[in-house]
Amino acid sequence: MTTRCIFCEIASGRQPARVVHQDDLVTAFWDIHPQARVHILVIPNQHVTSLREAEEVDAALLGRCLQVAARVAREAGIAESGYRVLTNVGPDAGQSVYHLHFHVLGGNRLRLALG
Ligand code: D5M
Repeated sequence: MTTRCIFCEIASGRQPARVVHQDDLVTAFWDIHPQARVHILVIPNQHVTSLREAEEVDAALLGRCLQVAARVAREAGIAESGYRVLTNVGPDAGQSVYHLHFHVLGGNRLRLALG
């Protein structure tokens, strides 16, 4: 039995989302619980549980995620004012969806929360 992964379903189009970018490697869509005026998630289309498992995937896939993060930030109009890109890994970081995702946050002054 396989466990249902909500982000796999978004990447494959089986679950609706406000998708702003999709290519053969990655998908970007708006977060349903935004923590900033702009809050977009960038995910690999293939299932990778978190950055902890990233050694198992192609470096190009991770690079593409960050390229797309920069692109969606530019397209959302937050490139000049500044933004944050982060990924939570595991329980102490508060990871709630176990499919690697990069948060792109901006559009307002962000609080510094480093631990
Ligand atoms: O962040 C997981 C993020 O994923 C959290 O900000 C909510 C968001 N989320 C959860 N389900 C959805 C759907 N269906 N669409 C869009 N966004 C979603 P984490 O770093 O794991 O805490």
